Amino acid sequence: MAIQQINIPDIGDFDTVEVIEVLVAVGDTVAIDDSLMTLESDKATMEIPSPVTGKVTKVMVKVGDKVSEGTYVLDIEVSDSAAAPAPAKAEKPAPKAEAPAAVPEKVVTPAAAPRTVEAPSAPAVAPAKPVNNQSMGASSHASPSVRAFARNLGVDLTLVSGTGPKGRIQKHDVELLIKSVMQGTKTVSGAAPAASGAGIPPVPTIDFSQFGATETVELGRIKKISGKHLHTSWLNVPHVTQFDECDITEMDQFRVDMKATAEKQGVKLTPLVFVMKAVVKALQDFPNFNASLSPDGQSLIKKGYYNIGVAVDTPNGLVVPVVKNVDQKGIYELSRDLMEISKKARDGKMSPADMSGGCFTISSLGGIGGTQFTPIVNAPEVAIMGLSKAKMQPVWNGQEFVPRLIMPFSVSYDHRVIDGAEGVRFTTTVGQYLTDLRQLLM
Ligand code: CAO
Repeated sequence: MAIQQINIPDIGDFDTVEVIEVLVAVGDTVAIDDSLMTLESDKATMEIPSPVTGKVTKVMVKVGDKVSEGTYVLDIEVSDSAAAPAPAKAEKPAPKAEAPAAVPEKVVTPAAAPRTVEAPSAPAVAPAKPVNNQSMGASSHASPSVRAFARNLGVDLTLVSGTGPKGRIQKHDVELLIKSVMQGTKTVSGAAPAASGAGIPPVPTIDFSQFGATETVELGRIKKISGKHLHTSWLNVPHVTQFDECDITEMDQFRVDMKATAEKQGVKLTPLVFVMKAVVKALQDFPNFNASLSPDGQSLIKKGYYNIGVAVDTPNGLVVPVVKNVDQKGIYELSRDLMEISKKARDGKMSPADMSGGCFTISSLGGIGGTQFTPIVNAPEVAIMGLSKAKMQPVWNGQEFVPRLIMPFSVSYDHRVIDGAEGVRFTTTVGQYLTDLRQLLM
């Protein structure tokens, strides 16, 4: 064992600088390059790394002391094998070894007052690396080691309150923030949380049996999967839902007129296939709706294909098969596709390929009822349409009330991608196409 005396190394142009942090205490074990202390001048902050591995046996300085090159700052007890570190700076040759001295021996640097040495010694510490506070680009007052510590843990230093001199952020302050986030007393933004842990208020746990008989039934596989996906979309997408309605009197008359012919082709015509065609035409008019946000949220990935997901109600839960290339298909072909995928879905025979590649989803509750609803965007798509039940209603035509078939519908969209004005232009356009199907030919 040998004691190595650690002196302040060459610190460049600085004469006397303040010790702003002492990062070790007597008894601490340090490895080569571990930071021992932080110095700060009016221009820069610099850390003094350890030149050896060993145990700190003496600390000669405290926060606020002024030091310069050569100042004796601490002792480290190094094992014999580690007592002869390689010179950290070539231009500072190590002094020659002297005869072994009594235990414990001491190793000193050329800059310090010579003492008994056992082995060739290196400069007490490697050259300090000044770090310009301005170049860190941060207004927070913290040493490089604290910055590195915070960076490794993903902590934004601007959110940490410093308790050191002049409000300097210490390692302890970063630890305190992390602790309070983990305990739920603060959010990562440093604010008091609206709720617990992850920031989502927990639903209270209640023993319902205290109120009457209960039965616990495990959710089905599909419900578990779709539930997770719906929750993810709900939490990630800032939703806006635009409600609208359109006059589908002529469209439905056409559908009824074509019904018999369609049946001969083996398909059943419902309003949904016309809506799919109208939606695709509107997606071509408003390409932002036929897109997905890049994972970093910085760009929009616009799609040159038109695949429409259709929410299908099955005995096991909701699934969303995707009808591919809707722009290239006629009404009968789409009806056939729709019948096939909904049967497959209800029989539980969907493959992952059947459910992938969607651009936009339609959720139709029109065959069941309801007036309006707010569908959840099927992320990473950016919009979804909800169809409700069309009803005959009296509509004022300027002279009299006339019976018209009015279909309510809604479009929920990701407000990061679509503005309100664009949202309502889209719904208006879809409505116009459905009111006058001839426009789909234009
Ligand atoms: N207004 C009035 N009538 C409508 C209508 C509307 N918007 N949409 C469909 N109908 C009629 C159809 O014309 C049909 O009537 P007829 O038999 O007299 O022709 C009847 O309602 C039933 O239609 P359908 O539901 O069988 O067919 P579809 O093409 O409209 O829908 C499918 C197919 C698979 C989407 C549907 O069966 C389904 O599963 N819907 C539920 C989707 C769902 O659960 N969404 C919610 C998701 S969020 O939880």
